[in-house]
Amino acid sequence: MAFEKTWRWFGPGDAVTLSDLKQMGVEGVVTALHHLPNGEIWQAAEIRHTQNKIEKEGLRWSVVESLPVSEGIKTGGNDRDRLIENYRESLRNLGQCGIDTVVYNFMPVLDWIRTDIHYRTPSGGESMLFHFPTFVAFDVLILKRPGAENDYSSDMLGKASRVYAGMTPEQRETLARTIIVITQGFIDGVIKGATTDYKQTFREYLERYRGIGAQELRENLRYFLDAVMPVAEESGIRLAIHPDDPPHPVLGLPRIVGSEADIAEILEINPSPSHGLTFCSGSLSARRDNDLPRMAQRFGPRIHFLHLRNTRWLDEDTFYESGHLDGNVDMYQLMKILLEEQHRRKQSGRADYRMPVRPDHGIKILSDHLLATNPGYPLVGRMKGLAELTGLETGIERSLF
Ligand code: DNO
Repeated sequence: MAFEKTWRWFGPGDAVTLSDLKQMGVEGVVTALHHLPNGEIWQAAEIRHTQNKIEKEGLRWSVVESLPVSEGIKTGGNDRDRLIENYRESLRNLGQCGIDTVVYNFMPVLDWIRTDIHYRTPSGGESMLFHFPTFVAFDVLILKRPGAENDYSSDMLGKASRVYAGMTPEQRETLARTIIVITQGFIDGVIKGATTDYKQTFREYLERYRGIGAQELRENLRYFLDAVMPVAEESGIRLAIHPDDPPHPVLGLPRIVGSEADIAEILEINPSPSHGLTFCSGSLSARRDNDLPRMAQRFGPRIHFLHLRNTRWLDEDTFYESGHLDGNVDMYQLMKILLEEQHRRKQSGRADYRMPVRPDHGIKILSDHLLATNPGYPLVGRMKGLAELTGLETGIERSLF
């Protein structure tokens, strides 16, 4: 049995429409109620409205990505119990509508980070890249976060000043907007539009994490899970935490979902089988000590959703998104382990044996340049990824079972 093929759709404004998806072999849709502000209750009527549109195209709403966890929950602020109550209510409503998988992340302030979203790949496509010295230049010299220079080695600070010196004022502004606004707004980040004082607003968000280290953040995650997991279980929902991207602390903020040890700990703090992982091979691969096939083997039964893509290191400070099969992750090994896991689930009679998968991100190629899509989510590049992954999957399946 193949994985359930899914596709991330950003709602009615997405240039890739629901009616395009069936032609590509997509079975399920991954989406969210992006028009609602973070922290607000997702009412059943709103959920049904979107669900009906999806079902009219002969598809199903397979995964919610994401039901955002508000900053007040992550910081353990005064309003966290109210926000958690809203989250519980949204889960009940989703369960009532028959939706069974919900993604969230627990990254403070920023979600995914790239320093260049127009990187030209060796074969002429456009991809996304993270260059650590450029990120440090943003932190220390553009954002001017107080005390930032204490977080880096003098060698790294030297590299960052050289990067900064080589940039025009416009390039510096583009970098800040890319990190704070452009890569965040469309996935329900805290800052949606680039007002003139967006850097100041962003600094204020960072400030709220003063005194919150990894331990405190983990405690806040535990508090959240203790409150929401019973409702998720009653509602027939699996919650799937998404790893941090890149998987290490940034801007003085803790990040706690990056390594094998991190994930083991998080799965332990709430042992409910409904509390699991979005296995994002792209995010996890941006850390050299992560052995992805081993992690998939170890966490297999708790994996509720797959994001498959690959990365490649250009040098010790730089990785870029290199496609779906091509890159540092041995996608053959990884997929074999995941298919074996799915097979085991089916044999053991587990009802939720079928794992949804989506081709995560994609390189902009060919006619992708004519369509206005969100960064990382071109049509043709993702479709190429879906086709490649499906081919690999079919081959492995036929040889195994
Ligand atoms: C970026 C995505 C992330 C992901 C969230 C899940 O392209 O992979 O924004 O959706 O972290 O909560």
